[in-house]
Amino acid sequence: MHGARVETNAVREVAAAAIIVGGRLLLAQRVAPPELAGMWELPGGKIEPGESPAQGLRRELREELGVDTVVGDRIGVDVPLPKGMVLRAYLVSLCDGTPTALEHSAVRWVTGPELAAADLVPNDRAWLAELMAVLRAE
Ligand code: DCM
Repeated sequence: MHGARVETNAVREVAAAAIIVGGRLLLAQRVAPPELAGMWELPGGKIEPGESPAQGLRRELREELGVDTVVGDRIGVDVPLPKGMVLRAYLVSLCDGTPTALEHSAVRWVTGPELAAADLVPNDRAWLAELMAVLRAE
C-alpha cells in the first residue's frame, strides 16, 4: 500500500521511572503539552522499536536528567494511552549523576505527604497508592 507503515504487534510502551532515594521520590515538571505543562510526572518516555523497556527507559533518563540508572521491577498498573500505547512504571536506581531538568522545567524530591499533595499528571495518579507504600517502607 502506498505510504503504509509497517505495523508491529508490539504494544508501544511509555516507561516512567520511580526513582527513590532516602525516602523521597523524584518528580519532574512537564513543559508540554499546554494541558500538562506545570504538572509533575515520573520522568520517562517512549520505548523505541528494538529497545527493551529497560534500555529505552535508561536512554530517556540519560537524555532528560543526565543520570545513569538501573531499571528494576515494575510497580503499579498499566495505564492505557491513546493510539494503543501503554504507560508503565518501573522502580529505578540511580548509579551516577545528579538528576537535572534538561527537558523539564524543574525536578524535585518529594516525601509521601508531598507526593499526595503534588499536582501530578492524571495518568501518574494511578500509581499513587503503590508509590506511597514504597515511600513509607523506605
Ligand atoms: N506520560 C504520562 N506520564 C508519564 C510520562 C509520560 O502520562 N510519567 C504520557 C504523556 C504523553 C506520553 O506519555 O501522552 C508520552 O510522553 P512524552 O510526551 O513525555 O514523550
